[in-house]
This record gives sequence, C-alpha cells and structure tokens, in this order.
Amino acid sequence: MSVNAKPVSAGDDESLSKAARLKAMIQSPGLEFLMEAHDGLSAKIVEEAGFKGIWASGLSVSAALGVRDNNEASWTQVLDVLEFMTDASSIPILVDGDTGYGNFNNFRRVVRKMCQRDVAGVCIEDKLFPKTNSFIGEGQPLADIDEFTGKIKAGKDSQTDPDFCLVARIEALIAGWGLDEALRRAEAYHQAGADALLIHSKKAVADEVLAFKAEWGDRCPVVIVPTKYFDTPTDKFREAGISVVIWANHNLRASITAMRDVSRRILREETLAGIEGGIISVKDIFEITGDDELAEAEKRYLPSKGDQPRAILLAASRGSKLGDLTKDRPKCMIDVRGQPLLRRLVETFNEGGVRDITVVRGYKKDVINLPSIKTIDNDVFASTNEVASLACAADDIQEECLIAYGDILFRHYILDRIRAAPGDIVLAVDAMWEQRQSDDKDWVRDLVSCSQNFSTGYLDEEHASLTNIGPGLRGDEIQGEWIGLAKLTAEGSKMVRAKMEALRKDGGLQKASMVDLFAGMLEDGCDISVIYVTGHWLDVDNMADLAKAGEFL
Ligand code: SPV
Ligand code: MG
Repeated sequence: MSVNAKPVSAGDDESLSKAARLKAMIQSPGLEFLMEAHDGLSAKIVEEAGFKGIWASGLSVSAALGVRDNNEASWTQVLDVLEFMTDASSIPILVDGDTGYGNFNNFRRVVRKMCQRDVAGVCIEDKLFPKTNSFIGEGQPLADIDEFTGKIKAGKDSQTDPDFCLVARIEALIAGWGLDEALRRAEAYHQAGADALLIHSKKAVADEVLAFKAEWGDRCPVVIVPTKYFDTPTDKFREAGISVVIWANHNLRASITAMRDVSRRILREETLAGIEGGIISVKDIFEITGDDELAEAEKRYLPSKGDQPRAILLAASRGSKLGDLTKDRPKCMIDVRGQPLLRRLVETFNEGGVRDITVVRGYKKDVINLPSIKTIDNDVFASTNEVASLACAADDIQEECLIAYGDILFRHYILDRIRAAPGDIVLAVDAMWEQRQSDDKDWVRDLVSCSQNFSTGYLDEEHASLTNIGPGLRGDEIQGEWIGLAKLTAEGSKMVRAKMEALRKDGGLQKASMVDLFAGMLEDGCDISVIYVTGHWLDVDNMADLAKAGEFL
C-alpha cells in the first residue's frame, strides 16, 4: 500500500469501509480530528456530536475499566471493549495499541484480530512492554529502532483489511532524546511502512512538535496529541500541515467530573430532587441505545400481538361457601394438590398456546401474584358482578380472546376445540350436565338451551347455536351447562365490547352476570355458537368441589 496515495475523500464517504475512511482522513490535505472514546456509549456520543473518527485511548479504556495505563488490562480485554465500540458506532476507530502488547509476533495477532473487529487502524509507540503513560516520570526507555521497525512491518504484513492504518508513534521528544533522534526514527518508521507518524510531546507549548513537522515536511502524514499544549490555537496546526489532531482523553475526564458531582450531591442531599433536572432522562438513554430500532424489529420479527390469542380470567370474588379457606385468599388461589387453582388454569391456557393472560382481581387481590400474568383490579368487586370485572379488562377484549371464570378447571383439549370452532362467539357447553350433582341447596349453574341436542355424531361437525341461557329455563328446554369458558374472535370481541358499552349506558353493567351478558346478546339477535363437551371440567364453589378438583388432577 502506498503511503502517499491520493486521498479518496476526507473520511465521510459512508460507502467506504471504516478503514478506508480513516485512511482518507489521515491522507486528506486538510486538518482532521479524532475524539476520544473508551466504550460503546462514549463511541456513540462522539459520533452523535459529529466527529468523523474516534481515538480509542489506552489511558481512557484502562481508566474506565478501573485499572492503570500500564497494560494491566490484557489486550483481549481491550479487544472486547473495542468490539463494543465498533458495534456501537459507524465511524472509524483508531486504537491506541500501546507498544503492540508484546513483540512483533504478539502484534501480528493483535492486528489480525483488530481487522476482524472492524477497527480501522492502530497506533503503536516506540517504548517497551509493559508501557507506562507518557506523562509519568522522565526519560522512559525507548524501543530499539530495528525492533520497532520489524514490529511495524509485521503489523502491515498481517492486516487483512488493505486499508487498515498503522500509525507509528515517536516518543523521542518526551524521552528527552531530541529532534534529530525523533526525525531519525520518523524516517525509519516511514520506510518500514507506517501510514502516518504520531509525534508526541509533553511540553505546554507546541514548539517541538511544530519544529518536527517543519523538518519532516510532507513525507507522510503527521498526527499530534495536544493534551499538554492545549491552548495552542488549532489554526497553528492547520497552517503547519498537521494531518490529524487527537483530542485524547476529554470524554473520560468530563465523565469523571460529572460522576463525582452527581455522586457527592446525592450522598449529601439524600434525594434525587436536586439533580434530576440537570442530567439526561432515562428515556434519553433508551434513545441513545436505539430502542426505536428494537421496537421496529419486534414488529418485523415477533408474531404480532394481534395474532396472539389472549385470555381474561375473572377472579375477583371471594368464594364465601369455602368458609375459612377463603379468609385470607380468593378461592382461585386455594391450593389444589400443591398449586393454586388459578395456576393450574393458567397452565392449561399456556399449554394450549395462550400466553397473554389477564386476571381480574378483587378480593384479597395481592395474593394473586403468579408469574407471567397481567393483573387488572376491580376494586368495587364487593358491590359489582362479573361483567363489571370483565369491563375492567375491556382493553384486552381484542382479536381472539378467551374468557373464563377463574375457578374452573378443564382438560386442555377443550381449549383446542373451542379455539378451532367456527363462530364469532362460542361457549363450551357440557352435554352431561345431568350427571353433575350437588348437595348444595343454593347451587347456581349456567344452564343453556341450544338449537340442537348433543349427539355423538355432532361432536365435531355440526354447528349448534345458543338459543337461551339463564336460570329461567324449564327442565325440558335444557341441553347443557356452560362450563364458564367462551371464545371470541376479533368480531366477537367487538360485539362483546359493544354490548358492555350499551349496558354501561343503560346502567346495567355493574350488576350483570356473564349469563346476563350472553342472554342480552341473544335478545339483540347475536349468533352465539356452542361446542358440546362431555364432562372433563369442574368449577370450585364448595368443599365438595374442592375434593373433586383434587381427584380431577
Ligand atoms: C492515550 O490516550 O492513551 C495516549 C495519549 O496514549 S497520551 O495519554 O497523551 O499519551
Ligand atoms: Mg496511550
């Protein structure tokens, strides 16, 4: 690769690789800037500010990891940080590669790995491993020129990206060896194939750096780090023909200032009230880390919520026939062979592919705290009925929606059948209702009559409609018992929401039972379908039911 090749652009052509863009910046005739970053977040911030390239500072990366700038972080640990940085940003990164993390052989592997991670270039300094920061102490030993030129050649021969840049950093001025030694090394490193030279200085003025540039001329691009001579006007560097200025550690330093301020203030004030207005919001963090993109991707790659069946389980009532058992919990949370009843019901839905489950709570609501359910509260459960609870979850009555009492258990094939059944509103009806018996004088059952009787032949094919539901049915009208499970399609959901709205308007919502709701819909002329089942379910109202539930499992 020719060091003096004509610049492709000044580094902002996004069709080029990151390495090609860094190379273009380095070779451009104008002055370019690299801004320090030390992790994924700071890399994003540098890019967001408008910089065209990043300096991954060894000092800053080390300090951000809480270690010294003495190769205490291993090179693979640094590589992991670099991977976050390259992933987080789309601008090129020049890495501070210290002394190359060993001899030529270690450095070859470093270069290959950096190319794999889409790092655009590396800068190595002519000191010894383990390095010490250039601003510490005096007269640090320098690398032997021949050893260092061998390392440069090895690095250039190892890059797998043809545009990857190797910047050779000359420490001769800082080490006190003078301008001639700096120029001697510059020539050697240039001849070895370095894409640019970084001439470093720790003086408070830029004179030795500018003197170097004046002597060196334009034999290859020159990079500087004006950390110590920070008040030299930038135009001086421009006029001198400097290629790239590195602002080397200022994001790390600014973040330390900010973190100290906020930590001390919160410690002192024991409240967040004073600092909240002065720092970015959590929402801003979501924006920086690109949550919008994830939301879009979820729309593309996750099954849409609309396609997901939901279930609403009505579990607001106490179940007073169970006496002391429901003193401190609603009946849906009574233990049935080691698990709350509601948990078993939720599992049945989950096994049938229904995972979006909303439970309407009321009595002792805090006890209903199962994982993976949503809860909505009917806080006036004591003076209202089932439809008032259902109305609390009205927003969830969308698309395919199953509605069930929270105190029932049924075999999961019933769920499969009701979901597969045609009809916008479908009730599961037990044709064997007569076989269910109870000693309970106040036994309440949701008995129904249908357009046709159950017969084994109807089981899958024939379509039966609900013709009546409620307590007023004569014995000879009854064809079955609603088990407390209904399915609504998207259209059925709309119909139920509309009926609830009508009930709300005429004042009937608070006291309506589910049976009242369906009976009212029948009166309105709605078609409600029925699938017949033959047992395989139960509800839990009293102690005898509870014993049966244990056997059922
Ligand atoms: C770094 O940023 O780690 C550097 C530049 O090497 S300096 O600290 O100025 O030496
Ligand atoms: Mg460094």
